[in-house]
Amino acid sequence: MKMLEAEFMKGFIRMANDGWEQGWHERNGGNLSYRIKAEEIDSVRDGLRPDGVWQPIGTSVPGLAGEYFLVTGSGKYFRNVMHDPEDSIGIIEVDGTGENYRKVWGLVNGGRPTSELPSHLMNLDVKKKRDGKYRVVYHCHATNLIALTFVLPLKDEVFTRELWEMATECPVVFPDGIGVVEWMVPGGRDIAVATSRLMENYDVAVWAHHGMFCAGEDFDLTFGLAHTVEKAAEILVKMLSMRPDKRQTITPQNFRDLAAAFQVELPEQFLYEK
Ligand code: 2HA
Ligand code: ZN
Repeated sequence: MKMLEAEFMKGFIRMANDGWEQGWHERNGGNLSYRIKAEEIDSVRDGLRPDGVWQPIGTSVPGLAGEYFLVTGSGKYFRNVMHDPEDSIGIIEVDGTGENYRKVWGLVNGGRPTSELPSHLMNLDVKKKRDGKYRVVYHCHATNLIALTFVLPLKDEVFTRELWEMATECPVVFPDGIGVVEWMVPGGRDIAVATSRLMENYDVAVWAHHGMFCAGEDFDLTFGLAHTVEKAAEILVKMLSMRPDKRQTITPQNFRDLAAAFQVELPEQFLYEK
């Protein structure tokens, strides 16, 4: 099959463009990765050029040894992914030790994988260990969520509860809650370790004053998760812009009733009395 006709490729490109259209990817902001299924990589194997030089990942992901990933490129613009995929995105292979990668398709003009490759691969590694169905990790600069990191305490409990209260669907879409990483230097192993630790418990991590990382089974679920979190953040920003307190809201007991009706488990740590 031709590379650009593969469904996983089309889904990846569409998601990148959706994120651009949401306004979450100014300039080269944000990055996306997808852990390719064995049958998917087999279907496009004719188009691979496994002659790239092995490079260090910058961290160790032995759980992903031998797997292939479709990733956005470092310094590349989400705006351009749909128009010039071979320049903007690429497929990499991770070696048998989980320490190195090489390019096998795309990023044709000397491009390199995303600067956040350590975070993407460590998150995918953590998620794969917990649930092999997880394949997508997405980082975006979602405006309202970033704005909230200047006014809310940087605590998992507070971000989870405040966002849950903003839309009844939120606790159903992210029942495990969301984690918060305090401001850190992006692009390296330290922020990757901090984020992947949160990914043990959550599907969403907020990077203070920077953006969102989220993980999911497929493109629809992962984009939908980011969209839901950012929509709730937008409502909270609007609400806080009208008045600092809520006149009425969804109560802890309301959440417990919702959990029973929708058969989700909502950890009590988020249902504190205020
Ligand atoms: O520029 O978003 O976090 C890409 C990024 C780095
Ligand atoms: Zn970023």
